[in-house]
Amino acid sequence: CEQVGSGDFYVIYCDSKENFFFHRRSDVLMMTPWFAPIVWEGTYNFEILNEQFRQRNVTVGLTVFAIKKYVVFLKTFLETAEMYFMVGHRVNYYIFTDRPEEVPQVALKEGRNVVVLQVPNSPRWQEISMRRMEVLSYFSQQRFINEVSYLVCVDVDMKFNDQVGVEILSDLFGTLHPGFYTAERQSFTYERRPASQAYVPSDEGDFYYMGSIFGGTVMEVYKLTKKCHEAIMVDKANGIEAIWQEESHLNKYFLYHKPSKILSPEYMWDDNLGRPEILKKRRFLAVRKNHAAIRNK
Ligand code: 2GW
Ligand code: MN
Repeated sequence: CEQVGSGDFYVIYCDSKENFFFHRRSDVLMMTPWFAPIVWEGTYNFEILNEQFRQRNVTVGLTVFAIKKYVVFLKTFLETAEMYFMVGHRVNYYIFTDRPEEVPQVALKEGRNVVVLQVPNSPRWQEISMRRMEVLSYFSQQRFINEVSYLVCVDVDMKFNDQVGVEILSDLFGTLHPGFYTAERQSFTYERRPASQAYVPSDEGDFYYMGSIFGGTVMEVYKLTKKCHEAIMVDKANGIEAIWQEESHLNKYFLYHKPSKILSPEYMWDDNLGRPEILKKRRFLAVRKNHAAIRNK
């Protein structure tokens, strides 16, 4: 680096390999055509981002639903989040459950809190998954808006396996589905029936996003979840349910409200998909589940 000028007024010019060309990759798409970064390891400077968010003293809400037997996922989820999620920042965990007494006690670091919020369970699993949109929109305006700057909304059958930090935060973010990040638009599993509110025409669609991790500012998450919930209700009144429930509605929403940041599949990986070279980190991993045992009542 070269310093030009001195005292109160100087400029440092850095154009060394490390400063300009290090945070770049040629093997992945780093930015969308609407200038939203796609977050891959090696494309950002963690120290700079961390400092920016520390200066703002940001609090992040991590929302998770653990209905019925899914409470068994909470212990690993919370323990690994304490190791890897937003380390050094303020975090509120919001746990929605019908079994508050079964929420495990996990030791929390300073500046981190667990909030247990009781919600009714639903007889159909599709309802449990879809109702998340309704509950999140309600709590966003009732509570989250007063308590946190950003929300990160995730599945509970997951564990953190590497750092997930402020590099993911943005007004509105979605995550590339690990099964479709190399796929062509034609193979994306959008809802293709025009009768559904989640319908995406075959010549539209940017990416296929996964329903298990999205977020943004509380206001943006409110707008997203409210819109998705309303679309789900219209579908219900019309006797139709989107092929991948709220994930289909999320994909429709992101088509017409483009996310300002997109997370690579590092943030939503499943080891059943192997370990491709492109994946330098596996930050958030699906936990293997015994479907028969966990999904009955
Ligand atoms: C029960 C029976 C069948 C399926 C789910 C459930 C169930 C889900 C449950 O009994 N209790 C419960 O709390 N859940 C919540 O819904 C929990 O937070 C869970 O992580 C989330 C989604 O269900 P999951 O993780 O079993 O489904 P996946 O991993 O196949 O999720 C994908 O597809 C879903 C919609 O079909 C969602 O879009 C989800 O975001 C996707 O990751
Ligand atoms: Mn899941």
